Amino acid sequence: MKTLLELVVTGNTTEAVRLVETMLKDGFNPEALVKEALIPAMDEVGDLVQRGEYHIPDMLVAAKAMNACMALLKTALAVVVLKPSGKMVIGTVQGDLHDIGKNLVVTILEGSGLAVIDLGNDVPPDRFVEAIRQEDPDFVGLSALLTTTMLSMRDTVDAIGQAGLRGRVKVMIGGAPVTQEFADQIGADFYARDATAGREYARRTLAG
Ligand code: B1M
Repeated sequence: MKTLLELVVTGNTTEAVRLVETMLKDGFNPEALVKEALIPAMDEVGDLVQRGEYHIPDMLVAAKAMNACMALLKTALAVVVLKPSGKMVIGTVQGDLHDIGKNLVVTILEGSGLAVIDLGNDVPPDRFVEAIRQEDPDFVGLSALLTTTMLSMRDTVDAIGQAGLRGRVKVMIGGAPVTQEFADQIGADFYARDATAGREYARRTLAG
């Protein structure tokens, strides 16, 4: 796990992908690979940025390695589909380009049988409103990684309310700077600390 973490932190995509392939063949649990190597790798990159030792290009190459590993793990993570039930519209809110965590949530939720409509990143409030009208989902999921774009989360929840759609969907929010307290402040239904918590909430809610 430590080697994989180091390969991702240093942005060595070729070797990281090769190692993930080998580890999967050797029977490593894909969820453990994400939790014990890939997510800690991104945390380490964040720390290096904070200490001034890493800059944007370093973050980009590390994110590229992370995404390449995630692409490999996607199939392995999405194995437990029973029967499709429930629908979610999801996106990273306006002004925010971080999508690794959101993509992980998509993979995990699809794996649990939810139909997920992924609007991508930098999604304006109106686009969420339009998608809720079109898709009539059970849930809308909002992701934000920047303290500044948490404000877009509030704007999005407000826009859904102003469009008269708030009673029709449960709003789930997540992302590194997001807290339960913030979720309460903006009137979201659920704060998911990670993708697994999001999956459990969706399951519980759909089960009634
Ligand atoms: Co940026 N970045 N970044 N970045 N980046 C952070 C977030 C930062 C903490 C780094 C740092 O300074 N230490 C910092 C934010 C500071 C703050 O606001 N407090 C930061 C900054 C400042 C910036 C820029 C402003 C830098 C600049 O340009 N000067 C810039 C902003 C661009 C923009 O968005 N407008 C920027 C850019 C980038 C890259 C493009 C280079 C790249 C993103 C690539 C991509 O996503 N495709 C990047 C990266 C990689 C990071 C770090 C290093 C890693 C983020 C990540 O992918 N983590 C990050 C440091 C860190 O987070 N420690 C950092 C792994 C991922 C799995 O975790 O997304 O938290 P996360 O998801 C978790 C949970 O939060 C949860 O589930 C996941 C786990 O299961 N979750 C949800 C997330 N969304 C959810 C939604 C849900 C439920 C759960 O329901 C809907």
